[in-house]
Amino acid sequence: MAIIGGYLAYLFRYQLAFPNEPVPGYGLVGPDQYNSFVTMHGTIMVFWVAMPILLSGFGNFLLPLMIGAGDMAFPRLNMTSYWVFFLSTVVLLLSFFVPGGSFSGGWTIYPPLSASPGYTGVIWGGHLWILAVALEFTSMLMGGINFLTTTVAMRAKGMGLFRLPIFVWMINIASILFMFSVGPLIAGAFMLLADRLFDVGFYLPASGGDPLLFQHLFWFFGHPEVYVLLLPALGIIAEIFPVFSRKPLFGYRTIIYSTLVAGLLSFIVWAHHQFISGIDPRLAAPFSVTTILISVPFAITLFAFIATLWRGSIRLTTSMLFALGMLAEFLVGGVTGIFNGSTAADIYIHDTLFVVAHFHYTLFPVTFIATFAGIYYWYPKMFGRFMNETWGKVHFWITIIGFNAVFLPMFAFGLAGHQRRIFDPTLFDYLQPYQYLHVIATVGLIVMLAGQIPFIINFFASLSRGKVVDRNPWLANTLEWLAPSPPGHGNFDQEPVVQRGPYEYSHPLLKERDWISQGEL
Ligand code: HEM
Ligand SMILES: [Cu+2]
Repeated sequence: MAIIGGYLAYLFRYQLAFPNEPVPGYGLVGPDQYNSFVTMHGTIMVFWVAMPILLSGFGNFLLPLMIGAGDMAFPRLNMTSYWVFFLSTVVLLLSFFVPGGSFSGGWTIYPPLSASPGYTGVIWGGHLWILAVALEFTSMLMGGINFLTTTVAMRAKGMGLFRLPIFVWMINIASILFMFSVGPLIAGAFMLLADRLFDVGFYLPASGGDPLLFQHLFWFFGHPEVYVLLLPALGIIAEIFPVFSRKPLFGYRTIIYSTLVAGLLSFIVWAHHQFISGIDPRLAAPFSVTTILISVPFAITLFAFIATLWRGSIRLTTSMLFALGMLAEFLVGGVTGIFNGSTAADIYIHDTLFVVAHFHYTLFPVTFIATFAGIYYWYPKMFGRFMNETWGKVHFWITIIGFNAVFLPMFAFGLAGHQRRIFDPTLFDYLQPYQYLHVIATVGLIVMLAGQIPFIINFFASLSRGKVVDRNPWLANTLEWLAPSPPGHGNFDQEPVVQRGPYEYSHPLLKERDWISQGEL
């Protein structure tokens, strides 16, 4: 799905740079198709790439290993969750092939565009979109229940809550956020379906409804959702930093408490998406305050990460490079978010490419850079072999340079007044002098996509050619490194007994070496 999401980005990015020229490898992209590709790109990246890789993928593999459990609490539920997800993918992909094509009203499915098929000409594509997302959410809910139960009930002896690796905390907090936020959206989506099928009129002004109602329901879910994606990514890099700087994680408990606070705050920030939709300024102000406030706990977490690196003996392995890259790029995203959060600035930059640049500087590091960090780091555990480091570094630099080439120009472009979701920017006189920025971004994307080829080859070639490793090649403390690589059925040879916290590197009492496993006496 990541390849499809990236391919769609290529199609509409190319159209932005070279309007109305056939895209190599595809052909002409028309305006309707443009809308549909943008919509599906957003949908796929958020729900079918970021969530399944970070939560389900890393979560299912690592969570039991890290808490010293043989398996998840409900293996069958896990299987069901997997197949429901598979079904959701089929339904979503099917929507590309029905008459009228896939949904084209934006990944936020705002009414009125989404409430009446008449507006977009997309009938089945819209129904299928809602069905696919509903199935996907069901699958994620099953996964979340499993994570929480497993963490509560299956921890190895001695694994107290404050000895859990940060990654495990993050997966659980993310699951809770998802569970508490998803209800309103599901209700909202059913109402939307009722509008589409029976013209009930929840959202259509002509039938006495209010489209703003949907925006509230959507973003009550939508904003916490971005943290659902962010937290596992932060968890991944929190595991990597101590190992490759040989220092304890700075402020372990502080990170946990900050994340809990940020989680709570995330439920009272949603209306920053509505600053220009006619919201009463007396209501906008408190939402602006909470939105800017939420950057404080995240800033604390990021500073804790930086303090972890401070004066460590840093080893720049590929996974460490990606972890550092994630931190750096995410900082740009976080800082620019403060502008969007302030009502006054947002009124100007709302729905421009500035916002597109901002959320890609948060979502891309979360979705891809952190995932790569995690893959290079845990690959030896998954397959018992190393990936090639040299090719890993080539992959890293192309990805980082390409990524910045794509999105850095968009900040400037947005400030120049370039609206998002525009099919042909050359139609606007005031944008024409900047058209070269679109060309830079598109070339950047092609470079970046090409840069993924060494990664894919490296990944598969290393399965048979990578250097064979023992259980703990990075000399790390957490429990997953006690299990054989790859872990067999039941994960551990014997159930580990946990003696200490997960990040005891460079302990003053250690003599011969600088690390001690959580499971060692
Ligand atoms: C592979 C690199 C990527 C590129 C080149 C890219 C490019 C773009 C561009 C140019 C737009 C705006 C299109 C428009 O307004 O007309 C866009 C929209 C969007 N992208 Fe990406 N993107 C990438 C990765 C991602 C990732 C990783 C995510 C999320 C996890 C993501 C989520 C979104 C969303 C939610 C939208 C808004 C869709 C909408 O307006 O309905 N993108 N992308
Ligand atoms: Cu938000």
